[in-house]
Amino acid sequence: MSQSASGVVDMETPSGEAVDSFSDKLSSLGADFRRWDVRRIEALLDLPFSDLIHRAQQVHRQYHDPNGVQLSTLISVKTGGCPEDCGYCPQAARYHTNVENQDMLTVEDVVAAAAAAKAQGATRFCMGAAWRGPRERDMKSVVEMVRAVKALGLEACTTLGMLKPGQAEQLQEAGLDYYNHNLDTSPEFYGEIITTRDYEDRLDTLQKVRHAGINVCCGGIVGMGESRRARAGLIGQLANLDPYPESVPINHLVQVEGTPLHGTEALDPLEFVRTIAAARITMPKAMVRLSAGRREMPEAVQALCFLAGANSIFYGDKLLTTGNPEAERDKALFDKLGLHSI
Ligand code: SAM
Ligand code: DTB
Ligand code: SF4
Repeated sequence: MSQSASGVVDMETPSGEAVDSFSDKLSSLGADFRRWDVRRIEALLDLPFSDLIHRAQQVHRQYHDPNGVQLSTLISVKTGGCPEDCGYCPQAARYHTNVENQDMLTVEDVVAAAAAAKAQGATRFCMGAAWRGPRERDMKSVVEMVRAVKALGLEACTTLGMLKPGQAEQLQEAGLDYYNHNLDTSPEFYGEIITTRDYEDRLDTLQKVRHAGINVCCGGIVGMGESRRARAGLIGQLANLDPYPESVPINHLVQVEGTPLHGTEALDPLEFVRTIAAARITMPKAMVRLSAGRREMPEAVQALCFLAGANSIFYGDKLLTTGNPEAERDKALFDKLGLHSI
């Protein structure tokens, strides 16, 4: 361990393997040095911008193709009318947004959308539902959708809310590759945003997913009026999951009229970039996804996010209910930046 000039205690070494065995040795002495203290993450976020990006680039280049970006396409398989009260979400029944409720899509609709996503170059297809959690009868359709998406040769991901015992296993048997369930923010700020389910509920679902042998996709939202410390708190929670998630979506709040968070003061875009860098440094092997909010983000900010270690995006002109850059625009951006899809 070394103390850098900036005051950050440096646990990384040029070799990740060395860090792993170093941590193992320390752990065998009874201390869990793999845990990220929130103050250490805050210290990362406080670094001079260039120092932070340099560190993120070093980690990124050690573990990933520096110009490779993975493409995931989203679809909402059941839209609106959700009983939860997530303050950012246009699909919560209690807020008056212009999202129209829509029943569950058919398997045929999903297959057609997945085939189109594959033809555009996506490698993963993510199916989202506006539920607190799936009912048993919903699981039958979801399982069919997962099987159908896998049969097309795509990776399959679902985000269906909280899971009950046995449901993760059903998804795993259907061949599900990833389950997305976000922690959203730090435990301390969480209660300002959501009251109908608590942090522990989320951790519990993540544990069920992990135990079933499905890859974990878990991240959060930035730009909800949270402090830098809260952003550090979110990254710390994610990085301290054991193991940390394989996929970490960092969403920028998409402000939707009618939701409580509409009108939140805009976040300095460089704070968003810093959060991506902190995710990259603390979760070296994870795919860090530059997620919601790209349509509203200048290309130069997106370029900084890739520089900071983002290596996955949502691809296709729609997220769940809000817009995303058109595929053609992203292809042009990739050309401009010399990026390629992986
Ligand atoms: N209903 C399920 C749940 O909440 O677990 C799955 C779908 S939910 C829409 C998936 C994630 O989308 C949320 O956890 C949140 O992180 C993200 N999200 C929703 N609305 C958003 C918005 N307006 N801006 C950014 N991210 C958003
Ligand atoms: C995630 O972290 N972001 C995606 C996905 N997982 C499900 C959702 C973003 C939703 C943005 C608002 C909307 O389109 O409704
Ligand atoms: Fe419902 Fe998910 Fe939206 Fe929360 S984020 S209101 S659980 S759809």
